[in-house]
Amino acid sequence: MTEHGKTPVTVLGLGAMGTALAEALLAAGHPVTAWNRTASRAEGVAAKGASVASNVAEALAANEIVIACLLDYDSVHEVLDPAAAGLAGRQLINLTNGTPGQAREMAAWAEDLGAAYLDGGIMAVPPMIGSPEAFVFYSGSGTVFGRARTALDAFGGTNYLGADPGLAPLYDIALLSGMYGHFIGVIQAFTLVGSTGAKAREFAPLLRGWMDAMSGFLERAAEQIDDGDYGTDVVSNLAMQAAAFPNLAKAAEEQGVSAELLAPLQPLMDKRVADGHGAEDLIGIIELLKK
Ligand code: FVH
Repeated sequence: MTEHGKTPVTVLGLGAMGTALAEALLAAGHPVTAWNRTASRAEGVAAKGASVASNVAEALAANEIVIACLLDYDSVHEVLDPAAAGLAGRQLINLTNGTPGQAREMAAWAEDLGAAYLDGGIMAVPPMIGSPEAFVFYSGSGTVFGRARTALDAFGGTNYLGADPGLAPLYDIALLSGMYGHFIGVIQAFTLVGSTGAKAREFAPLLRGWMDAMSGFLERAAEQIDDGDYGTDVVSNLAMQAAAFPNLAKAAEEQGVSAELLAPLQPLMDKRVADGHGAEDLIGIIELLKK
């Protein structure tokens, strides 16, 4: 830490997200040493006050706290493996998107090399970094989280999930699963209405209102899941939904639109009904997904 209470940080990776992270650190007064494979991408952060390392070993030597934000875990290994000796004594914070298994493997690998490891899942797009809407899940070394905390606060909210490094990517992927499920419905709805020549921007307020109203099911679903009871206070039973759902595919076909994004839900609905759960809520399908 500097005499002004700031935390010097090395940032490996200056893509859209790495640049946003480095800029947020600089804006909060934390000294930054940055490295990127394509050196020209460091010019922007250099102009804002970052030191630019000419190679990875130099970047690792510059600071105890090292943040990696690269394309994927393979690229993190491509960057760090040749400079692995430089990880001893470092606090590696990996904000690259990956799976719980990849995070646990990388934590063990880093710890074998004498580094402490914290994984992170960024729940924001680059322009959101530093705003109150942005937040990052962290898990892994609580010591690293504590020591880097003032710097990490520059990115937005923090949510430390515990010592298992796999938890941050798990929660990240869970929220992304929710997001992509949402996108699937939105894409299908726009495509269907667009098949009539209607303007998407005119339909958007209707879709927004409906999605907002339907998101109210979430807390009720959570109670049902925790209680393992999908059959009380049912207002739209599964048998009724399973009977109506084929109309989504038929309507798409009539309009010359593919229903492939929605197709996987029908067999799950049908199986749940066949298993005797037709009077229950749709959310009981969760039981068919558990392996
Ligand atoms: N951008 C977003 O909306 C999301 C928000 C949530 C978190 N993700 C994850 O953040 C990681 C980085 O994403 P990004 O947006 O910065 O991605 P790019 O702009 O494509 O930059 C990629 C950086 O990775 C470097 N890189 C790729 N492969 C290698 C390699 N083999 N060796 C060394 N570096 C590599 C690349 O370098 P260069 O192409 O400029 O030389 C960029 O620095 C990611 O996990 C998202 O899922 C972002």
